[in-house]
Amino acid sequence: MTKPLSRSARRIQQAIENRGFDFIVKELPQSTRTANDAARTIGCDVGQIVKSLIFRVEDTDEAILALVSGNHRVDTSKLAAVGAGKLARADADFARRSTGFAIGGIPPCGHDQAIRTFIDESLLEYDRVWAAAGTPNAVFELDPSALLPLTSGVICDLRSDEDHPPTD
Ligand code: 5CA
Repeated sequence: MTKPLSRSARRIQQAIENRGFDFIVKELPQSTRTANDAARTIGCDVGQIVKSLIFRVEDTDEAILALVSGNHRVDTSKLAAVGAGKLARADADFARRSTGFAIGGIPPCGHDQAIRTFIDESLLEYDRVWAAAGTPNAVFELDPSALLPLTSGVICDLRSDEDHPPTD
């Protein structure tokens, strides 16, 4: 028998269904807290992990969400250009307050408030990707083209051209 989902993971399952999708949230026995953890636990390429990164617009304190492949870093100047001016990286407290979820489990949808969302185009190169679902053990698998209707986000080029791989 499958164990019932935790409250946070259930919220994401519900948010997925509310958007008309049938992706299944799974809570795994090992950590999916970082992109590397998730890739190891799932057994996929780290590039297939969707990182959900919160940034703060400095002037307005608005939270914005960048979705990027586990293979890449976000170029904040690109995000600022398509987004909302000067950006700061959110700290853990700001990320939790604006989404309702802790870092390591921040999902692409189902937040406490509507958050403007920017999706890096390189995620669309994969057939299947996995995203966090509210806890550091919860993920769901999806076709990356569904990220657009799931989040009401926009697709853009966000990836940093740095050639060294991200460490998380
Ligand atoms: N569960 C996985 C994906 S399935 C996940 O949430 N990955 S993540 O990349 O979206 O979230 C972890 C990210 O949070 C790390 O890449 C790191 O950049 C960021 N992070 C970790 N600790 C902090 C912190 N204290 N403040 C701000 N950001 C942090």
